[in-house]
Amino acid sequence: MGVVNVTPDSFSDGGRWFDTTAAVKHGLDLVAEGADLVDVGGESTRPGAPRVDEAEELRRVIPVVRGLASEGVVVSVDTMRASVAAQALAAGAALVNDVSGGLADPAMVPVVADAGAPFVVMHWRGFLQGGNVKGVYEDVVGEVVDELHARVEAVLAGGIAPDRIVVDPGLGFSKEAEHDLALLARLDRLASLGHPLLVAASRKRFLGRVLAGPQGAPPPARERDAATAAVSALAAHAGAWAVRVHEVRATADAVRVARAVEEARGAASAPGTGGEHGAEGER
Ligand code: PMM
Repeated sequence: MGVVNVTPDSFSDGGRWFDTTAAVKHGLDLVAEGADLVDVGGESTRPGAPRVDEAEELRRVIPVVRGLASEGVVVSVDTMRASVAAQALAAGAALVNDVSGGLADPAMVPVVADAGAPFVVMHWRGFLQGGNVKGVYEDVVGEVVDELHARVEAVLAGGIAPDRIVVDPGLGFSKEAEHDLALLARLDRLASLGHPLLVAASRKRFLGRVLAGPQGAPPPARERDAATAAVSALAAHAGAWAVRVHEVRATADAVRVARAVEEARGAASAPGTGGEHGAEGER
């Protein structure tokens, strides 16, 4: 999943694709680099970012969704607003990615249920105002799994079909670096929720912390793409359905390598396929 943020202020790529034509071109470039779908968003979810009003979000997002969908791109819309989701679906979006998992707007789940669209349910503890007070956990993996489970139940009760639900740990949302790393270490626990898993680590703060080391300064967001690709390989290896990234090429390669290793594992363990020696060469 390649990211097109049609925003002036996203922490990772703010301002670069703010104009419709540039945003559509960027989405097409991401597909050429190997993205299977493109996530279009018009509101920065940076902690403390002011909310964009509805008219402005629609103005940013809908033409880009329409432009990409008309070129045959599978588009996901990254929004917390039901009205934006509804108009994006009408403009050709195939999937709704709501970082609030339907909590920010009570009309979201009914809109997505009516459309029969896939819905990304991200782990979210609300808007952050003044400090990360919601990022306190005793057992981050257990709490995220339980809270996501509760959210999935609510979304199912709201009429979204089980096979339309994707879950996401929400890396960096009310989470410190140690929480993000703990979640990545236990993606199997998130996969055990029984829904496809989306992992969105791209350029996030925890990668800056890892790269900085104990004393150093974190590199800027745009210098975190190799680290992002490493996470993509790990996530693919753990069975993630998708990884959401700003720079697609390295991640597409990482995912291909992870898949090839997985296939080699299958071939190596299948009965009667004894590698280069064939069945007779078993030792
Ligand atoms: N993170 C961001 C935006 N959208 N969507 C999902 N499903 N999961 C995420 O973790 C997520 C998201 C923030 O990153 P950006 O502003 O760099 O795109």
